[in-house]
Amino acid sequence: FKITRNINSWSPVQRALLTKQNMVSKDVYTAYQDYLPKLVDNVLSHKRFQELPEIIARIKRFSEYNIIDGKQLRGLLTLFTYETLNKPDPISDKLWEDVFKLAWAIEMLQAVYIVSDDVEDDAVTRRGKKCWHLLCDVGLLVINDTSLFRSFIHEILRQNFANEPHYSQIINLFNEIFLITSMGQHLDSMLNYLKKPDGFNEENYRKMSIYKTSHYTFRFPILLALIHSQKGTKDSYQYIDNICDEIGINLQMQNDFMDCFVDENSMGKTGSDIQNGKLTWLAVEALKRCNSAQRKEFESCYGNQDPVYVERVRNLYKELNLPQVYRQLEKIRYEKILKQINDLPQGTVPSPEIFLKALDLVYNKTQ
Ligand code: DMA
Ligand code: MG
Ligand code: MG
Ligand code: MG
Repeated sequence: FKITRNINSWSPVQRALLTKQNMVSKDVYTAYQDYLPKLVDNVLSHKRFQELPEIIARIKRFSEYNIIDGKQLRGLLTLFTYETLNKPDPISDKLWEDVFKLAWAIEMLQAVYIVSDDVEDDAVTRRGKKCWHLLCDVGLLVINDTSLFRSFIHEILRQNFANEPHYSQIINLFNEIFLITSMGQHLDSMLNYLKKPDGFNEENYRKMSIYKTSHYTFRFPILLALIHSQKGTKDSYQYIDNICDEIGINLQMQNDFMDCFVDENSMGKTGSDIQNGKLTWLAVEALKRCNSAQRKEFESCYGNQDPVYVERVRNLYKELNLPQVYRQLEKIRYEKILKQINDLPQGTVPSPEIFLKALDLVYNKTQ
């Protein structure tokens, strides 16, 4: 089927509501939220953990601290995709439980990455709380905590899915996503203005965003639901790759925009991209548009921790109209991806509805 939507007639509030309400039903949502402690407790009741109560406590605390307060976009997208793929068949409680396990495992992978990311980015707060590595009994133990938790994800999968015919597919996908995301995080760190100023271009930005964001945020939930429901066709993978790459870039652009232009309180974290010399959409766009005096200003201020310099970069971005440029480009990219989705052949698996949901998740959330 074809989707025709006139996004111009939607208010931002309408759009936000549409996205939130339509992910899964209220009952499924509640059951999903309630399931995390059950899942963690169950896996920890294995003899291997029971011998070490301090490890049980650490894993529970890590889960509580680093998973619950997130937007849970990736977990919810997994549930939504699974439900949509199975339409119109009803999904039993037992089947939902299996999907909850996978969806929480995705959120756990996200937790591993945000905890490490905050160390790499020298962040102070996340979701309105102190970053995990800054807690007094964490510090350098963050290295072992993320390693422990990554292995805990595999333990969840082993205990719950080892007898399933698609177990190796699930494990391979988790390993692939860990590999790709880590490659993306490496690119993020190397493509830093202080290390490699000539790397600030659109091509590198695209590549880095696809690796560090697109795969684990969009491709992963959709593919995992597809593998688990065993509904994929030979073309499914190509469609998922192409569309998810682009939606992920939208998300990273939005993340960069908000780092600079949305206040700390509504973000729950302190902006730090300018200070850290990060390769962001704003920086690439500024360098594309600036005159030689503005370029000098950028060169002399970018990557400096001093708030005065940070403000000068922010002012340069405003002078170059980047907030408006961002909103225009966001809309253009949205419409282009919408067309890409609409152009999918009839009967495509996953259905356009799934891609559309993913696309809507990141549209117009910055005002
Ligand atoms: C996020 O990049 C990517 C991963 C894999 C966590 P980022 O450092 O821009 O994220 P944030 O702005 O949330 O710190
Ligand atoms: Mg970060
Ligand atoms: Mg980062
Ligand atoms: Mg960011």
